[in-house]
Amino acid sequence: MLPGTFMKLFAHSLLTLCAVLAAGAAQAAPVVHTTDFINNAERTQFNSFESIPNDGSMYTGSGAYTEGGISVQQINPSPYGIWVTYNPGSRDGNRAWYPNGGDSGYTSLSLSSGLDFGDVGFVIGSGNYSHTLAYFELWDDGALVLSGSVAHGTSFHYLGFEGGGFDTILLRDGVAGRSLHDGTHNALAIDAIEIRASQQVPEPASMALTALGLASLGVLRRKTQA
Ligand SMILES: [Ca+2]
Ligand SMILES: [Ca+2]
Ligand SMILES: [Ca+2]
Repeated sequence: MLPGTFMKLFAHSLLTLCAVLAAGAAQAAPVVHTTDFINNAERTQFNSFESIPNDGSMYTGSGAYTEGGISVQQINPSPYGIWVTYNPGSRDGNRAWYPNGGDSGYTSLSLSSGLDFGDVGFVIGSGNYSHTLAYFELWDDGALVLSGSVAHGTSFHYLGFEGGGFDTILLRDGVAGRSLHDGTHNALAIDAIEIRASQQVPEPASMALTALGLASLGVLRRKTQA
């Protein structure tokens, strides 16, 4: 085999390998934040429930409520409706979303566009003083991407996910040992859902592979010229 042909084959194989590895490493798991990591000036979408139809205390619509392109829906809702003036502490503005009396379900967030979330954060509180954990699941195209729980309390506090790669967020609260779908008492309140385009930088491994790919292109070009 001619040396030039070998170099071309070698470079081609290397580029293919880099492309395969980079594709596998491109989507890092979302990063969980419990303090506000989105500068409000960088918000691209925002739902603080301030325009939600209500009678002075309760949501008068039915099903999902969408504001700023962000849809919020209660799954397995209680018959007592959504209390929009409930404020366990540190509410943003005058309205929020709380399943009155709690329910046996959870809250689902998605974009009305159907697209994936970018960086997203919100505040959550509770109507139940004994609920010390908030549980979450992130789903993409019907597949679970990430699940977990964070310390929780009644007054509104921040929870966010950085990096995108999911189109549905499910949330509930409870005592220890619960899961999203176990049907036990949920009393999670939510407000001030903010989104910005994801600013997550490529992982070092992806950048190293890209550099390797470019370097092998350089070898190929020099060999071609020779
Ligand atoms: Ca913010
Ligand atoms: Ca609000
Ligand atoms: Ca998706």
